[in-house]
Amino acid sequence: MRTETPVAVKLADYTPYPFDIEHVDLAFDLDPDTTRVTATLKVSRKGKGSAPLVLDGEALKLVSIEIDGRALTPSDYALTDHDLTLPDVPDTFELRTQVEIAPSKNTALSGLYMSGGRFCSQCESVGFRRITYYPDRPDVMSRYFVTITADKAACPIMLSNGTPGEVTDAGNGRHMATWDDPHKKPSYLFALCAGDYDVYRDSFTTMSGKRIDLAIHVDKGDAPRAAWAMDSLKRSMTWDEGTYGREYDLGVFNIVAVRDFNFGAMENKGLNVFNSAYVLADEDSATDADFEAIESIVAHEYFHNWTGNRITCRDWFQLCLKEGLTVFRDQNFSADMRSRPVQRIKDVIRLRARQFAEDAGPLAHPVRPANYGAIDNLYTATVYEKGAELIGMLRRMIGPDAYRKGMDLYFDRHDGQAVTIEDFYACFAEVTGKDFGPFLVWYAQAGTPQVTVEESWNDAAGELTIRLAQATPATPGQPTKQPVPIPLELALLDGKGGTDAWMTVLDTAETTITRKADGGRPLLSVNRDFSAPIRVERDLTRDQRLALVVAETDPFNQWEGVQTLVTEEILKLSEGSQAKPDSDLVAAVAEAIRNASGDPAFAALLTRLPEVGELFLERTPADPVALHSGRKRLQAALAATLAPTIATTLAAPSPTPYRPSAEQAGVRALRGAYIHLLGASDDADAPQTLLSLYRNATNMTERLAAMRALTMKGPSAERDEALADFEQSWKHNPIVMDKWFAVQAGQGTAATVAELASRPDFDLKNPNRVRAVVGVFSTANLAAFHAPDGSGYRAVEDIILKADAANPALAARLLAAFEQWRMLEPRAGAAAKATLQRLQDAKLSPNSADIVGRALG
Ligand code: B3K
Ligand code: ZN
Repeated sequence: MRTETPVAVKLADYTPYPFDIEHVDLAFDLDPDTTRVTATLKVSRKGKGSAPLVLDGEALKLVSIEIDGRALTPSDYALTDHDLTLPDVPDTFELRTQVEIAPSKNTALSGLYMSGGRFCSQCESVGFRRITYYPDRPDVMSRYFVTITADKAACPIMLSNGTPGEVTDAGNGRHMATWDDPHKKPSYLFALCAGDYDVYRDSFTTMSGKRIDLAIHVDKGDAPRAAWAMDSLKRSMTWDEGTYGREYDLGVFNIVAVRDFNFGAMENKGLNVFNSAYVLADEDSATDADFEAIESIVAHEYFHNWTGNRITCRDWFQLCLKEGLTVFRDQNFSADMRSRPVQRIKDVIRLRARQFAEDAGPLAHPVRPANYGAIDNLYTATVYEKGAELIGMLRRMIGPDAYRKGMDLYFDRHDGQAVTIEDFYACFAEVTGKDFGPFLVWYAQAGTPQVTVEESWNDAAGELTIRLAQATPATPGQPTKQPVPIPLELALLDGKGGTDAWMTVLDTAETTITRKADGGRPLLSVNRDFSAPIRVERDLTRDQRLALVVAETDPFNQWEGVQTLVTEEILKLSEGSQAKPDSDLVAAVAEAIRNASGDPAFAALLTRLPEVGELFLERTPADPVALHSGRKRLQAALAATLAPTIATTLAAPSPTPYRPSAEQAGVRALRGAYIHLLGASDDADAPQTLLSLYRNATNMTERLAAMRALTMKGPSAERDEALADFEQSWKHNPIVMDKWFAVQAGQGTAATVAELASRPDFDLKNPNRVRAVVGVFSTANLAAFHAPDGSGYRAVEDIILKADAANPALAARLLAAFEQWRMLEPRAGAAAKATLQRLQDAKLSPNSADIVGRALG
């Protein structure tokens, strides 16, 4: 049976909800198989009219319904599998519904479900309708009062949003908790968690002197591993007070870690729920990258309290209003906690790898789309990462002071409201007197603008003329594009450290700038600090690029210069126009790395070669197998040239005692980068060296790096020994075992995926495990995933189909890996297309059908 692509919801169709829900009283009688939810809503009609009351509801069993105490009969309402309509209601009334739900059967992980024997909820975007009948849309904001009754032994702890009341006895071995949230909120921010947890507690005193009780709820025995998350939370609270003047607004802040979760974490009011992978960490079980991710995600969810919760989105089209802004905030928090240039480079790597790819394929969409098929599929790199870049450009154009003033006005003016991107920019228009109309084109137009840069030097006048032209390629549904305002940070470099830097906003299709330079022809540095999310095209020779890297004074562009050089080199190697890596180029890159050793985190980034997926954007049709091989050859050459440096660096001990500080992490990052290069090196002793690094590692960062490097080399006794040892040591810890699965999926073939998926500990119902295998294979092992014989696609097809039946949001996300199929060389492209067509003919969920339908276009 063929599944139909879901019908699009359109931004232009927005109409306000015709009723206010002033108050919601929710009573939960918790049981894994039959939970009863009683909802009492105080409803009043907005203005005059006779609109029916329409409530969303899905997978609910309606038990009873009454208005103002009068029971309704089926003739009083209309019930479908997705809503409940009351055609004839008074202007003001109290509606009470009782429904039954089955948390233990909820494998979609949306609504109320069970994870590790505990109750847990996830409502964004549309999970609340799987808990009770309600107008499940973000512009309906209400006061919530929650009662939870549960078995005392199974659920000693019962949590929801807001402020807790007393826990009282409810008879029959059950007890009852109440939670009162004084802040109005949309239904997507509702949360309930109940079960038996270990709790890591602390407190925080806000800038106005209020004491907040903080608690992180984790699996039994895991409490010590929540210390870093707690530390990150307190630093986030301090940072938001200092940087944005935002204070926390409840007496308690709870975090609950759950093993089965569809994404990273969720910002429910006063009760953040986290994928346990982003809470638990210690030096034995977590890498520096894990510590960094925890710090950033804890901050992100906490920052949502103001950007998302106090002020929320009018509708889901405005998702970037909270997500782009909150990502921008968390990126700046991380930059302040660590190194700003390193953070910028990492943010750009992520943006390019995921968002530029999205923009270049069939799933391209604007930061604020005009329509969508399945809301779950809107949580994309474009909405998040490009959305953050847009806020960064805003701040760059108006300056930090005006940005802060605009944000203050936004918080003042819209607190407690559900608003739009226009409302947000109106605040900045008011404080600056500027018109942001042209800038809003960035929100409506998909695609990555390309800026072509041409220079000409007039020696007599001592002037450099710079011609800048912008063009955005067509994307699905948007054949023609308008110019957008692009803030470009530029500089003329004299090669002796002298820098004449300025910013130009390129707001037309073309512009020409003339700039004086004393002392001869300068070098031109463009899009410094990656001031705009664009692709820059410059016709420079290799030697001109090398000179630019040497003269560069902006750390981002120094790194970028090296990336451009190595990208061109990999392309030449993979296309066969060059047989071996150019030794001058390799020597120059090695020199840059050695020179940067004073900032090891930065030096580590200089060793990085662009991923195969990023290279797709440079040449179509793309041949992943050839690109992978070209990339490996360059890596091996770099490893050979750097061999003495690598040996000396790795012979020194890793810093002890372990601290997750940016400084130590930087040292380990460079050590890890060298370990990685050993994985690519042709040195016959490398496996032995790597195995001993694995055995002697004093922390997970280096242990994992050594194991990964061993798997890069293909089958060997050393590899097998490391894998077996790791499994033996960590088989009891699923978060760590996810790494073991991911390392193998990231290097092996289709057969590796089949082998991993057939293991008893491969749990299709656990998103982390499925992503560790299928997600990693399809996004980080592109030569194998896009194997020309289609074996990579076949390896994931069946798993995705099975996952889709249980958890559509998970499957749809995995399917997005097919988005680049049109860029592929003909054999892989044909195999990918055939796979997508087979999937389209299968009975897919609406979420997955949306992705497959758009991918096929
Ligand atoms: N707001 C959540 C994401 C919810 C995804 C729903 N499909 C996490 C975050 O961005 O903070
Ligand atoms: Zn978010």
